[in-house]
Amino acid sequence: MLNRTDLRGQVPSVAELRSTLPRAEYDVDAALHHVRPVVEAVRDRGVEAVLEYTERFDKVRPGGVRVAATELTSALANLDPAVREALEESILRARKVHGDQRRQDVTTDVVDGGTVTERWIPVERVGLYAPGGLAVYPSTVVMNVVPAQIAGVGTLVLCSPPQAAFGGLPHPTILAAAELLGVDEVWAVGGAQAVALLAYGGTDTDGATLEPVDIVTGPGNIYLTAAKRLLRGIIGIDSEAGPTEIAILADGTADPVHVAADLISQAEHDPLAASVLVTTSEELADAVDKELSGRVTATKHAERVTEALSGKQSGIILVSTVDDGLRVVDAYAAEHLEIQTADARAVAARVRNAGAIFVGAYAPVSLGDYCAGSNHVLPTGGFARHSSGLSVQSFLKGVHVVDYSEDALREIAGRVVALANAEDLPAHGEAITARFEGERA
Ligand code: HSO
Ligand code: ZN
Repeated sequence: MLNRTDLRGQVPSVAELRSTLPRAEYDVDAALHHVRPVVEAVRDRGVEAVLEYTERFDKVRPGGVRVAATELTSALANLDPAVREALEESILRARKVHGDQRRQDVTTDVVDGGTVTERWIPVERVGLYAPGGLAVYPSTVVMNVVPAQIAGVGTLVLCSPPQAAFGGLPHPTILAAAELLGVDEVWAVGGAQAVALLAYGGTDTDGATLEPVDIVTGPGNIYLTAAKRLLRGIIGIDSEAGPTEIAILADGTADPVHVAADLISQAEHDPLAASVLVTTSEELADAVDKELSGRVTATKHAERVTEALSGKQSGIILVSTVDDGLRVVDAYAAEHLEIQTADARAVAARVRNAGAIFVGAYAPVSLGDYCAGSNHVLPTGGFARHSSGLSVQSFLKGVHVVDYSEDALREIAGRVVALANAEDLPAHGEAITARFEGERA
């Protein structure tokens, strides 16, 4: 069922690996020209333009965009108690993990009387996007809101598309999750319109204003991602989210049932999702393939899963050794990487590039998607080579606070002047010497 690439006995370079490894084509630039007029209309005409595009894209025309507090409380009151309990546990564990990640301010005594403090200041206003349609993920609301709250963000604004089926409101489980988490404002707007409204702000039909936000996070389709790319600079964004990916590095000790179930679990998201198995064991590869064919037909979203697994972005890669496998998974830099080998902990410790690493037989990606405490907003498309997943850090800015006494400045003055002159910027040096005029050099 999965394509196979046999790298056994070969030592490909990193560049060769990158071009051989399966990966989805996801051309965000191509979506930019669809998105630009939407963004410009919302910038120029605000909520009026939002409602026009909502009617066109979401096939519903709500009276306004701001979701009333009463809608949030009733969505939570009507939430299935088992889902509520599960969400509460998910929030609890995410708060536990992210709470330990809050960086402390650090003051360094550089010299006597001279300090530099790195102060972590939370972003003032954050916009979170929760998709609608195919993907209604209250879990993603948790993963975005928890780190922002722990960072100490001033105001959290959630945008999610209005749905005709719910009277022009966002999906009720999204509203319930927002209420459970204590999100400050919820607006019924989706897609590029949402990013533009968050970036530029606007006034609702009843006079309620959405002040512009500083950062927009959260996944969405290619148009939402294109809007984020277009507005980056006016707003900060998290890493661009493409189709989800799972890679599994496994040897002959792995259980083919676990491997197959996990490959299917992420393929369920999207026909473009990538499921990649890197293995030293041809036997395991055969067993996984066999297991997949039975499971795929039985799974609810069989069509999507089949498309994802048979797409060119998915496949099995055979390697000679676990070491070779590590080179492959590092070159691939998966959003999610499972290690299902003997001594999985030691192998996992040697991975350099992955959005999140799942160790051994009992840490499947689905656990991380919902309830491990880890974050599931992770870099895709190989971005894990240089980027991190969403964390408390994503919502903090490190500011250096420089505090030198007169004596400490006097002591270093000569060196500043020397460097300023070397750069032919004498006024820089004069800003120092002006303070000590009349003193002997
Ligand atoms: N695996 C997705 C997150 C998700 N899974 C949400 C289920 N719901 C991207 O990490
Ligand atoms: Zn998932």
